[in-house]
Amino acid sequence: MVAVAAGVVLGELAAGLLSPSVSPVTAVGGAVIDAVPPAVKEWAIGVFGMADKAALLGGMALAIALLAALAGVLEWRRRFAGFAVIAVFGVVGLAAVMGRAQATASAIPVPLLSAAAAILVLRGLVGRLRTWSPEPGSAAAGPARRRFLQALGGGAAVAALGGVIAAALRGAAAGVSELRSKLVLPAAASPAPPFPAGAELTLADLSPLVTPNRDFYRIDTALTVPAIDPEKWMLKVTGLVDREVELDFATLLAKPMIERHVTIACVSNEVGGDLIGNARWLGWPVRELLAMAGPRSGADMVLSRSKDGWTAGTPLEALTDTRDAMLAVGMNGEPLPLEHGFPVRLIVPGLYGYVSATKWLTEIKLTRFADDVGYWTPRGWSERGPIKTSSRIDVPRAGRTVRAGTVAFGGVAWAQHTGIGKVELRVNRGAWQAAHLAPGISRDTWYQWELALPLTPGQYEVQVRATDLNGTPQTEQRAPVAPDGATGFHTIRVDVTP
Ligand SMILES: Nc1nc2c(c(=O)[nH]1)N[C@H]1C(S)=C(S)[C@@H](COP(=O)(O)O)O[C@H]1N2
Ligand SMILES: [Mo]
Repeated sequence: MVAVAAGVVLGELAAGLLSPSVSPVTAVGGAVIDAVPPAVKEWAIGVFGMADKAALLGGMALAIALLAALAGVLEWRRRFAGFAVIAVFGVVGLAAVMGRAQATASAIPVPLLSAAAAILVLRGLVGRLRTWSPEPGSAAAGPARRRFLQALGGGAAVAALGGVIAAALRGAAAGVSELRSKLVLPAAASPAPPFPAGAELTLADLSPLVTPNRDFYRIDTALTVPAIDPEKWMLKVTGLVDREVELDFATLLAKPMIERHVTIACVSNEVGGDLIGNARWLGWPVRELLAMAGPRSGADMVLSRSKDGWTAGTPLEALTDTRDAMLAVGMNGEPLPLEHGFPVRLIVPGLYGYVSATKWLTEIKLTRFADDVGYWTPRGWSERGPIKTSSRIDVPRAGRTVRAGTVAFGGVAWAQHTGIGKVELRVNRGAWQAAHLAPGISRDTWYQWELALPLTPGQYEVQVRATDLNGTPQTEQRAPVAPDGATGFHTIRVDVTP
């Protein structure tokens, strides 16, 4: 039981640090809730009332303890028999976390780590127990017995301590998740423009025009997701300003909100990569806040800071011009998910996230590029980070076999703030062929495109190229992600079978 407790605690600790949505205990509990027939659910609520969740967790703890005891006894009797029981735990945990609505790849290692830790601890304990001779008179009995009891006590103490930490992390995140779920966002005074007809193509496997929150890429340096109570949240505007301004959440929500579709991207996104997503953001224009503070002459940069100290340096004009940079509170019709910056983040169309998209925002400092730097700049990344025009082939998916005949290609292309004018494909470095380009929903978002090409059996190299609405094509020149974003054509190999 000590071994399994240590494993479970380690998993919960990892989940507390990574994201509440990867907790194996929560996932298994959720799966139990989903699987239980409605009549049993009603019975449980009738008996336990508001304590139904606590009762479920208590029941799970009891079941886990019994199975852990069984694993221990089996391992004592027969080598690997107990490990197999624990491995089953791991598989159940893995199935549960992958079955959750929020399933992400980052959830996979957590139950595996749990099971591996439990097996290692059990191995250590059973090994010590075997050397503990049961004959009371034998000379080795004393020290061996002491070694076993020390290991057992040590394992129990570490598990208990980890459990307390995991519970604290979980409590903070759960409390804020609860507040978030009760939050009602205001309607936008300026809603997102409706989609033009045909903006969303129906090609299978094409990235959706608007990325669901659960599929949205996540990049940050936060080891623990900051848990911020919106009632206690406060934004300070400091530095080169006529008046310092403080803004609380209720005041922010009462401002006239705008809603816009904006595609944000990470500077670490490789050509063809998936560190990019498009969402409908709800927020208040940053320029309104800056106007309240009155930037002093000489200020040319805004250093935004998050709760955990991370910073981004954004050119002042990107926050004051017409591009609708905003203090975002909503993402696709919901309050920001905790992982995406709840309660407030910055969204600046046209700039990579590292110089603009501060999550868990707490301070905005007016300053000068000559005086301040954002987090990533001294670490080998450029001071300025406009998103580069690029395009991606989503269909056919890598590794999919394709039948000869008419082969459907499709993908996305972006040139934030300018918009996409055309997308072309070429096969085996032949002539560029224009794809059908769906009308954009905004110049600050990606556009979908598709093209059907007749292909006979064989191997092909297919490349995509986007041109913006000013007529500037994306560059063929390959560049790595550092210091200011990758370039080159997304190139895929397609195997066409008869
Ligand atoms: N507080 C904080 N905000 C941050 C970061 C961070 O590390 N900490 N990373 C930035 C980077 S590099 C990117 S690409 C975007 C990613 O936003 P997302 O995780 O919501 O997709 O957040 C930005 N905001
Ligand atoms: Mo990023």
